[in-house]
Amino acid sequence: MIGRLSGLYVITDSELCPGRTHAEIARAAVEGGAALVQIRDKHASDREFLEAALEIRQITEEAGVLFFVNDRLDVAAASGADGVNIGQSDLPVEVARGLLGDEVIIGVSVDSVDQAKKAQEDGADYVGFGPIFNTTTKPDSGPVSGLDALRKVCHEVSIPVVAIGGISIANIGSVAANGAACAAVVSAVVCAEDMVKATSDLVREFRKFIGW
Ligand code: TZP
Ligand code: MG
Repeated sequence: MIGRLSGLYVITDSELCPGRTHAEIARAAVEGGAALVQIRDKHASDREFLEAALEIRQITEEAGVLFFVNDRLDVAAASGADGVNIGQSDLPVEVARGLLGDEVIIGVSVDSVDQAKKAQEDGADYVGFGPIFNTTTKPDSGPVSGLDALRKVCHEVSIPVVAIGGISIANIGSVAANGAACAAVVSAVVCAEDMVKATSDLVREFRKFIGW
């Protein structure tokens, strides 16, 4: 399943562009050709989060698209997600693995080569690296790392690298060209007037640079 981790990785956010639900964003992402949808919500109640996750599980399952959950191992397990993305202060990879089993893809957010190597050693299936460019979506995401650092991380680890942070139609090609298996976006899709078109434009641009 990890072999399918390539292409556009759309992360839902129901607060960034009010009025758009997680499910609406997921539907548009799937229709536009995203490889993966991840639900991310820092404020929903447990119940709301699970309900949204179950809805996205159904949408992605029907389309054969991967579905990941951000942070919440319990919601990932309860919704039958394909994977979970955890941060540096979340439960360690080995604990997540023990809880979720070997089938679930576990990704770790990292912001340096050292963290990326450590995540790989700990048994992560992929790393999320960023912010590559400036982003206002996650104000506490730390300093911009840039494309040289992305290339270095891709070189230093053998697991797939998901680039994140400030990725748009203008720069997604450079992210692919520097070795990222996936480009993860929030605002480039969630805040677009036409989310389906924004997704398909990003997918097309990403593919151009990896020669599909
Ligand atoms: N982690 C690092 S940057 C970021 C996350 C969740 C936000 C990315 O959002 P955008 O709108 O694609 O810059
Ligand atoms: Mg986290």
